Amino acid sequence: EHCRPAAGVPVLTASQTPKPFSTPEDFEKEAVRHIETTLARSLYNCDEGAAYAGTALAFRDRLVLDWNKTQQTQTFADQKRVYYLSLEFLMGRALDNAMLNVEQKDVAAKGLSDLGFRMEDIISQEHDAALGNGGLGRLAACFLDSLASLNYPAWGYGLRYRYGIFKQEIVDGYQVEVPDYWLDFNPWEFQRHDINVDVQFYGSINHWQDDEGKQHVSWEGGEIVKAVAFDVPIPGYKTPTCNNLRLWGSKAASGEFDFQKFNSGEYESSVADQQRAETISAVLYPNDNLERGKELRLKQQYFWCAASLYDIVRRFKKTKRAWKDFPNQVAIQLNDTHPTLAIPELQRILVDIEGLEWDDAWSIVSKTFGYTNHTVLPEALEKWSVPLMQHLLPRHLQIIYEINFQFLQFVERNFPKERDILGRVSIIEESQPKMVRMAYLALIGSHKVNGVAELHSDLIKTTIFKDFVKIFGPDKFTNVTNGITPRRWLHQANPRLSELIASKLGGFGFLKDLTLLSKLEEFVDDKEFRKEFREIKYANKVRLAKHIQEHNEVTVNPAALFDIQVKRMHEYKRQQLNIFGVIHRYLEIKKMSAEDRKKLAPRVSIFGGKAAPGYWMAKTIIHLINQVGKVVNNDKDVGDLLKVIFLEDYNVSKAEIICPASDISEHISTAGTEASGTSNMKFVLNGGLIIGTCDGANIEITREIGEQNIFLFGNLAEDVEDLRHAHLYEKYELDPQLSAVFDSISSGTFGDKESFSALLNGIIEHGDYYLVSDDFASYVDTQTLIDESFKNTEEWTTKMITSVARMGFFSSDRCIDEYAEAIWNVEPLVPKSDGE
Ligand code: 73E
Repeated sequence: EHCRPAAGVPVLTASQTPKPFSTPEDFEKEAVRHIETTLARSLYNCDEGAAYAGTALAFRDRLVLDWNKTQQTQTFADQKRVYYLSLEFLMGRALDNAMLNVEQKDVAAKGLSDLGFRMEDIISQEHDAALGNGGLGRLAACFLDSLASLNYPAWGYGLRYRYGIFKQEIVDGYQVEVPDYWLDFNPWEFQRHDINVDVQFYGSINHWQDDEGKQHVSWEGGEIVKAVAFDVPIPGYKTPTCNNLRLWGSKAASGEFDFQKFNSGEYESSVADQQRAETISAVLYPNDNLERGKELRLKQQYFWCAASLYDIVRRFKKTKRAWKDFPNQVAIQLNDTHPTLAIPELQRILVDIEGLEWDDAWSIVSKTFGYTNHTVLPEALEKWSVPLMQHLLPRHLQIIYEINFQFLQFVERNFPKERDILGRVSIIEESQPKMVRMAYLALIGSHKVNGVAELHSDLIKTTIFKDFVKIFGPDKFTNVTNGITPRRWLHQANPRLSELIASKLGGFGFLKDLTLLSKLEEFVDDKEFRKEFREIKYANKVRLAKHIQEHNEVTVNPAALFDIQVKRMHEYKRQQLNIFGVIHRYLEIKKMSAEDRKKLAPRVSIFGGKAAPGYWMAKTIIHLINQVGKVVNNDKDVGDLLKVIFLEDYNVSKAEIICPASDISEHISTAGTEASGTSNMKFVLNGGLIIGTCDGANIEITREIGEQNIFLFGNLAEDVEDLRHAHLYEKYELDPQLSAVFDSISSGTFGDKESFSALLNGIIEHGDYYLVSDDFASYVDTQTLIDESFKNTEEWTTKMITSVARMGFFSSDRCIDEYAEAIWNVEPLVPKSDGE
């Protein structure tokens, strides 16, 4: 970005063109060169770790050249770019993805095998980049993949956490958190020593007048922390585009030590300053769908927003355009409210530093941002206390008050007769202490607001943002249903299925245009195809069974129905409904005659997911699942008919093994609570069927694949409020089958009953907020339908194939094209080939 060649000088010389490895030997030479020189290791002590490093570095060389070229092309083209601001990027592993994108995995596999290694073992050496909690972070990662694959000029901006999401260990059935130090060896990041930004905190505000009488505001004093850029290449699939993900790390502004302090004998405190600065980017907050208002979290948010905006503005200023052109050159997407401070920060830069008039600046700001809402759960909506913000970001608080003042004046003018509206829509909640409502600020400061699935986008308009639809009109609100990248979630995770599909469709074009999958329906009656499809599903289940054998020391039958629920542990996602259903099944089996047992379809109930460390109820549910497993898996009466497995440490790379191996997966949130869900898409794309509620993207999945191919159950979102009300204010009775389940838990069948009393009481006595009892009968009946359907192999096969064929809509490529068209107004840009 820094040095532009003079006119006429070619941008790139031919020697810089990345060449594919034409033979396995080609690849070996490069990998070995890196092992011997970059790593300074001899081939004689080359273990799997070194082989991974050599392979990664060999492929990195190819990416880096594309990366440079892409960045140069984007700088020269000087067209509008997208900046995706997300506090989470749940990237998973990079090597497999990189090899597949440049279509060189086979060549490398052959080369590695010549060196005595198996590709699978080498790939699994890589540490997951786990800078996210769950769906929100993984969505950001899928979006980066699609942006690059579709050649959009786009950057991601995030934080370089030293510790990603904790590793989960299960000890005696309980979750234990272990720190995830992932940066030991990370060949995929490049520190940009020349790119760092000073970020200010605390301090005070000074108002002054210049000689011409113009008013100025400056933010003085306080504390400075340095943001250091770390860049990660994001390759596109079968394209030279390689975009950039810039992650900020924090460092003390004074460098190694504050020498002043050091020399005056305050050695300890100078080290402490350093550590305090580095704390900002030290750790990812492990809460999914929960905000706890911690000062360090607010510091993280501002640190990252300030550094990113400085960077974006600096890049814009180099174009020498007028400020009013800013929204024509820059689109910034806010991934939930976490980056909302970017709004007052840009206003501050324009007004305080660049000297624009307030209104001109605000017009630029509000055309630049788009805001994606991901949740309506009240406990997840961000609010920051006014005193905290006053202390940490005094100028931003002033700006927020001014934005609010102008907005409320506008509302008052337009709705003079509505007395209560001002209090309801004010950015400042008049509580004790006062709170800044970040979602309102994000909405007011953006030109578009979107939800992530149709139901969710409708719900935000009728609940949390109802007044704002009246104020701004409905056109400010839109829907972009989530999607997933078929590269990772089909081609990489399920190579055999991808091959089979390619053989029928005449190539891998569906990985670039997933709607091409629809042609598979022509083969739904093809006997050989059906057989191969089933064989692949079976092989994937065998692979998961092996994993279970190794990690859980339980033998499961791969012919059994694999019933999987993997996602963050949360009451609204209702893993408790699932485990109660499992207990019900267990009690039924115990009651059955030997004859009846023979008729039953064997089942493996598989769970996985992390609980936030402070979320006791979620941890209790994990404990119950493990206790049930202990009893059921060792019960001779039950045998293969039922096994209960909790998979430790669910993460992206485990999901790649798990998603292709389901017969049924569970997406059973209380209707209206799961904004979209994205693992539902991953499972169906891999030939698994769904049991689910009418919630989030389940509804659109049903519309696409057909009602006959999904197992829906339970109450609808529109009925939830009344049901909850009835629980609290009218007498209600527990579902009798659920009651029997509770009796067995309370009688100690699964260990100490006290352990689970809070879980049961929440349902029996405290209003059953998540409607577990209301949905239980319908859930159990639907599971029985599933048993019957699964026994009919032909019927099941037709459902699997038809569903896969109809999943084209759920590619994240479709999402990105929608964002580009309806929100960002950006065009693709393919890096120039040489000589152009
Ligand atoms: O339904 C999912 C959705 O598929 C939703 O719960 C999740 O975002 C996914 C992607 O759109 C989500 N995560 C958060 N909010 N919604 C969240 C909130 C606070 C901290 C971390 C994550």
